[in-house]
Amino acid sequence: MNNSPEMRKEFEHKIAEITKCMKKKLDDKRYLHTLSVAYTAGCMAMRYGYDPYKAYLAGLLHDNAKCITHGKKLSLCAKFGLEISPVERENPDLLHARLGSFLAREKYEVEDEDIISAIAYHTTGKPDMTMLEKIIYISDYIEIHRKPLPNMEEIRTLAFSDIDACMLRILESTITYLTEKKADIDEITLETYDFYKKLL
Ligand code: DGI
Ligand code: FE
Ligand code: FE
Repeated sequence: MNNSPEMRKEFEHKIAEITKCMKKKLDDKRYLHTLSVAYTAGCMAMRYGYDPYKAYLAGLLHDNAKCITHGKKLSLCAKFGLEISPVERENPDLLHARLGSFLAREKYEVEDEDIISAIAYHTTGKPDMTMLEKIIYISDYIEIHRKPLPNMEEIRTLAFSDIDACMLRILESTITYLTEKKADIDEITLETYDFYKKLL
């Protein structure tokens, strides 16, 4: 799809432009994480025959709303008419995914629906994810700057050998972590876990 020189040039330009925006919008740590997710997503795309430019761009944008304060996240969602679930109201950090996907379209002028939905579902996942949704969800978890999480070596290996098994391992780990923390678990996180549990 992006094989023509014109398309590649357009993508290169977009990537350069969004990289600059993210450096401005994110703190240093989040910016480093963002670049690392983008590179990891590009590599996973190469492994699974997906367009690496698209995967890189989605990685670059996935946390674009992360450094907005909780209060501002809530007010922006209200302003743009984005629904807020009770779990999201209690945990406004969860909103950075859906708000980020809205901003990717409206502010960063991304029209590609694959990228928009990969950003929207990068925190909770969703049942029966597309290739790009899985690539971003997994890259977010395995990128090299992430603090060492349980079973990381196995999960990193699975990312490049069995993508659905990798999804299930990450979901298991996340649900265990949230349960231990006594945090509210979003319905969609549980539905995603059930989906991949049944699939395998
Ligand atoms: O934005 P990042 O930190 O890079 O990563 P992320 O968007 O995956 O967010 C990670 C956090 O989201 C992590 O602490 C686990 C949490 N999370 C994932 N699913 C749920 C959740 N938190 C709650 N409260 N409920 C969920 O269902
Ligand atoms: Fe995130
Ligand atoms: Fe992230």
